[in-house]
Amino acid sequence: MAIEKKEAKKELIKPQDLTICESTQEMLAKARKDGVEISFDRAVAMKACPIGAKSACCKHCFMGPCRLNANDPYGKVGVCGATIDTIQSRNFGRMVATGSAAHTDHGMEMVKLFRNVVEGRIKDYEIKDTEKLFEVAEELGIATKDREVTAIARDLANELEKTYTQVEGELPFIKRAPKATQETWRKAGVVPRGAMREIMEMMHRTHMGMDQDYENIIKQISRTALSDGWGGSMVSTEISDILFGTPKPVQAEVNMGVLKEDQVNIIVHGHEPNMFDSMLASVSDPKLIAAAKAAGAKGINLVGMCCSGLEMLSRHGVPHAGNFMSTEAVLVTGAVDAMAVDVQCIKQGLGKVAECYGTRLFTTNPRAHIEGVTHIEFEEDDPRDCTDLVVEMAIKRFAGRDVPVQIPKQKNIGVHGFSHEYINYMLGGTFRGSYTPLNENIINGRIRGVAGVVGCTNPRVKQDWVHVELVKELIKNDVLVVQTGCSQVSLAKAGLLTPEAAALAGPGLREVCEAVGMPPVLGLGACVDNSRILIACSEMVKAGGLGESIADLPVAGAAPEYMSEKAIAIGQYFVASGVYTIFGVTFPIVEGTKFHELMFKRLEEQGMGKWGFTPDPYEMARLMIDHINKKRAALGLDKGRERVLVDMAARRAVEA
Ligand code: NFS
Ligand code: SF4
Repeated sequence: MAIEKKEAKKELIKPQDLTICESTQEMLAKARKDGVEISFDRAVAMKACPIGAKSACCKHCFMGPCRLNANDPYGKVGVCGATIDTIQSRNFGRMVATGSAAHTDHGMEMVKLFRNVVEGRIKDYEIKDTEKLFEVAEELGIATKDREVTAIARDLANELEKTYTQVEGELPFIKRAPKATQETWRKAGVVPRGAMREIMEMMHRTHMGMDQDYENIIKQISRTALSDGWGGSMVSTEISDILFGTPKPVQAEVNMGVLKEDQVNIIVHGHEPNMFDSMLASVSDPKLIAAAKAAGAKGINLVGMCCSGLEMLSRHGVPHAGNFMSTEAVLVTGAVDAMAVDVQCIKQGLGKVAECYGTRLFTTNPRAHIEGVTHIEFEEDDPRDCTDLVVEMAIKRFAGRDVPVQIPKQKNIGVHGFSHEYINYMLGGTFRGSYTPLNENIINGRIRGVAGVVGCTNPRVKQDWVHVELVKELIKNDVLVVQTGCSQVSLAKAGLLTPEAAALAGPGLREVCEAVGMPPVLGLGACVDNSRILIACSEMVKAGGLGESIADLPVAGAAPEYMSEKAIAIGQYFVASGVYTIFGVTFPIVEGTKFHELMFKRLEEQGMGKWGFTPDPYEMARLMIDHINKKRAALGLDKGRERVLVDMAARRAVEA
């Protein structure tokens, strides 16, 4: 694990070239000094396989594995005869299946929890937002008038469970999409049934000797992805809001400076809000606080990371220590007494780093153990059993802290927690909550359009840099930015989730932000909350004046530093929903192939969105703005803007 000294000298890249996050730079430097390896350095040592990066290989059977040539993609075929288009579309389908499975399994847990709460089997949680419960129930045609909350909730649980289990029929939330978008899906034959069915069929169709026509495979890819976006992820968000509260704007601190040297520091990192919610109860327990004080601490400091961290940041203002590429680095502070993880995006490497700095690391979820790491199972019917024990262990470690503590100073205040409901209220005011004012500002050109910038950080690009540069370019060009996931944390660390950041926006967007008092960059929460963006898009269409389908809207999406299969699933459901979606880092399809042309061009001709790719943030911004302009022109909204340009050109011509 220690870095070989000789190699280190030759190979190591300066921390400033690997991340723009100053606290992560400081910790990366410290880790190297301490002889501890983290994934930034492993990414340099582990060259990406050029064939795999382009998805030009297949290991779906043992006549292979087969490798084609990404530089001459039609030069050969697999042993079974599979072409490059079959191979890469099957691979893509499996990435979408895995990513969708992650979100839908998470969502299914939320439905199970909801049902157990409603039926009284679990007493530690309760329905916090009955208003939202009624709204969602009514939307799905469940009667609410003069009925008991539990009866409504039970019906809702039954209805939402169909999202996962139903064998035939359309997903309940499909009806939330604009009519024209639904029509596009029906025409393409991609309206999803239950997510379990779609994921199963995706796996079946990508087995050796099954679907070997990329044009047919793409249908199942879109159907699977839609069962995530309008299914698993959306249900997860809605149930979490009902159980834990719908977020409202809240001021919160982000970055490693939220750790406190004189307190017991506990980090929760993962994706499901239930364990984190119980941890919040544990650290507020007077008995445990007293125990911490008896151990010499001033108190207990609970901090989040990654997506469940964002859920707690949005709902309760719980501080957040950083995004995906900072999870190992934060342990290098020596200040983290315990880290409890649940599911997704948890690097196995955390185990070694925790060991080096004496941090007590615990896995808590039956679906995600790590070899050699202590597992304390989190049981929903007795949640405090697990979370109290983690706190006790953290206190013990605090009492026996025997490594030097070095906490970076950086701490950034921002406003988070913009649910779709709140955007509605904020722009429309109390009496006329609606998206009409947003649409009006888009129509009159103050706001050029809306961009979703989301997704991971990835050690193959400079951490946070692509996110931050892209978003700055967008707002400078009057594009309102909505965010989720690790990207939201990147921008929060750069100080852009503040109303003051409006100063960096173009004149139109700036005017709107200043009038409403909102930041030009709105944080919507975790990755599953990308479903809030889908709902916001649907509401924009319904508010009128911006076309009939999501594909008509002047919007675009990006995941500039993505790394996970979940991101691929999200990208595909945005594309299938009508959004031009650009990814950075690398793209797992060979350029110049038929499948590439389908994904990057022809899907748009079918009324959907399309994929884009560039690792360069400025180029990415240009592509997104060009697309937004194209959509504005199609809606007849370019007139006002063009006139100004013509006038200036004319003036210049006269002056010359
Ligand atoms: Ni999304 Fe959240 Fe982060 Fe990427 Fe991972 S934490 S679900 S996958 S890395 S944004
Ligand atoms: Fe090779 Fe075909 Fe088997 Fe894939 S399915 S490993 S291309 S023989």
